[in-house]
Amino acid sequence: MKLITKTTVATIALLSASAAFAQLAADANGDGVLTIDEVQAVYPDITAESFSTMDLNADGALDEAEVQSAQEAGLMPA
Ligand SMILES: [Ca+2]
Ligand SMILES: [Ca+2]
Repeated sequence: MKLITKTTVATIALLSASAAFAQLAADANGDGVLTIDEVQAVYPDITAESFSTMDLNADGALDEAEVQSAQEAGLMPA
């Protein structure tokens, strides 16, 4: 029963995960921004070119606002 309960809790957590949670999951080193390596680890289809398009301030990393814009523009899966 304990195992079933844990699995149920984990499933509920996954189902209620927000876009922000997905971003954190991609943030492998936990610094709050996504590098192209971190993005491609989760979304292999995203190219350097589309990463540059998403990197609005061209600092080489995607912050929360840039990720949100990319998702709203359909450049990154939400
Ligand atoms: Ca990071
Ligand atoms: Ca940026």
